[in-house]
Order: sequence, then C-alpha cells, then structure tokens
Amino acid sequence: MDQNAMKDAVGRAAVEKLVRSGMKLGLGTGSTAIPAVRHIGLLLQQGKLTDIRAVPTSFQTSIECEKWGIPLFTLNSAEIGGSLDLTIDGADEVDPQGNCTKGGGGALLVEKVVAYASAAYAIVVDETKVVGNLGLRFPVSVEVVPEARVTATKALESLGAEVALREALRKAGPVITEHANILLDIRFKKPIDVAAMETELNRIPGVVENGLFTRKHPTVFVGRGDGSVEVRE
Ligand code: ABF
Repeated sequence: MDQNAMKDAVGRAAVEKLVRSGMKLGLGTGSTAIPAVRHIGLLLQQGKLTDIRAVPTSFQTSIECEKWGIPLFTLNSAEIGGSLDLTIDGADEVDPQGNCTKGGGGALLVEKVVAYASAAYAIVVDETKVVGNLGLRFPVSVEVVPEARVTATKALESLGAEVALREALRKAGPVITEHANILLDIRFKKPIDVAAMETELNRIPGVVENGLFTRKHPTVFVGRGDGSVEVRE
C-alpha cells in the first residue's frame, strides 16, 4: 500500500471511531491529518454528520475546510467557548506512552493550544513515526520570537541540545510561522524526560511554545504498510 493510501486509511479510521454529530472539533495540520479533515467533509456532504463546529490549526487546514464546507470558528468564538470535544492531528514522532513531538509542519503553536483545549485527543500517524524515545531522530521544534534567536539558542544548548534554525526552502532566510516567529529545531543525544523538558523549554525567555506534547493522553491511530490501522488507547 502506498503512503497516501495509508494516510487516508488512518485518517478515516480515526473519524469513523471518534467523530459524532454535534461535536466541536479541533482539526490538525499535515499530510496525515488532512485526509481526516476530508473524510469529515465527505460525511457532512453526505448528511451522515451534522452540526459540526471546527477550529483549524493552520492556514492549510482552513483552506481544506473551506473546500469541503466544514463550518469554521475560532477557539475564542461564542460557538466554541474555548473548549473542544475532540482534536485529531498528526505528529512527527509518538512514543509508547502516547507522548508526541509536533512542529515539523510549522504549526505547533495553535496545534498545542487546540490540543490542550480538547476533552479527547487523537493522533494519526504512519508506522514510521512510532519511536522508543522522542527527539533523538526527528528534532523537537521550538517556536521563538525573532529577537531571542541567539539567547534562546544558547539556553537550548545549555540543556544539551544541538540547535538549528529552520531555513526556508528555495528562499534565503528563516521559516516565519503564522504568528511571525522563527523555529529552532533541537536534537538530543540521549533520551530526555519529555514531560519535564516540555515545561523547561517554555521557561526560556523568548520561547513561545515547543513541540513536545506530553499532557494529553491521545488515542493513537497507527497506519501500517499492509493497510491495517492499529488503535492504541
Ligand atoms: C502536523 O503536521 C504536525 O504536528 C506535525 O509536525 C506534522 C506531521 O505532518 P505529516 O503528517 O505530513 O508527516 O500534524
């Protein structure tokens, strides 16, 4: 089964198992979360789902929702009131406890606000994203105000991380997030205490948010090469 078909299967499985009419939904970003958004759109168009109110986590997600006519709101709107029933999102890595790293897609800030405002949380990944320890292979993303680039880099290095500024492809200069910040991608040489590190990173002046997600226990949907989807509760 090719990668796209696998992502489709995992997105569909999460929607079928968890999404119900009347829900307030957080909708994630990335090539694995977007098929879930599409499936919600399809079910709405078919009349199999009704009264969905959605909060998108990025421009990419908003555009996909607009295509499918999924009703969009901000987290602050009266219709949402700052709390969601369920969020479905992708991840860069997920460990056996369900802790994740996110931010490779550049949208970690709103992804975290939305995830932590949700009663239930679901992560959709393919099997290559499942790791023993986070942050050793794929970097942890840290969103930083541009003025703190050097000071935050030094502070992150003092925590034992290798730090790289995320550069824009085919364009000189850094990636600028939807909230006008930069991203520092950090790698650790040995396993870290992920819950403690999530707190520690946010104590650095100028760090807006980081891509460690350890405070929500998600249902993890893992797409496999043979087309099956494993559900880890
Ligand atoms: C979002 O998109 C992020 O949390 C994560 O960084 C990225 C994963 O994208 P993909 O599913 O395309 O690998 O879900």
